[in-house]
Amino acid sequence: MATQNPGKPPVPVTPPAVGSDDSVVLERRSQRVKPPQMYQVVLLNDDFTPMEFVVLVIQEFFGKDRETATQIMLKIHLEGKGVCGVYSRDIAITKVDQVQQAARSAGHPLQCLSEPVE
Ligand code: TYC
Repeated sequence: MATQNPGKPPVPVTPPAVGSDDSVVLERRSQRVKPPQMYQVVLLNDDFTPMEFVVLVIQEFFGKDRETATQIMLKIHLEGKGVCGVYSRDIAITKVDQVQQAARSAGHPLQCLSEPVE
């Protein structure tokens, strides 16, 4: 049995609008798709969490090498906070959860939050 278009579903066609005088109007799409809002995951400084623990957290949950993780930790230590990564909303929420769980399990008060970029 021969088919006309094997393997491919039919392409849906939106009919152009036809005016009362039989003129045809092709409307430009009015809505453009925006890129998704991104979220930065931020660690806050405190006086009790050991520096080494923060470096390990940044390596483990944000995929940074030891040197980069150390630089980020020192920035947080000196400036009060620092961005560890930028993610879509669900991933950012998961990162915050993972860091908070690791900190609580180890008995440290380390704070982590996410905030929209821009
Ligand atoms: N300020 C901490 C100390 O001196 C180190 C630290 C760095 C804690 C970064 C939290 O997000 C943090 N032990």
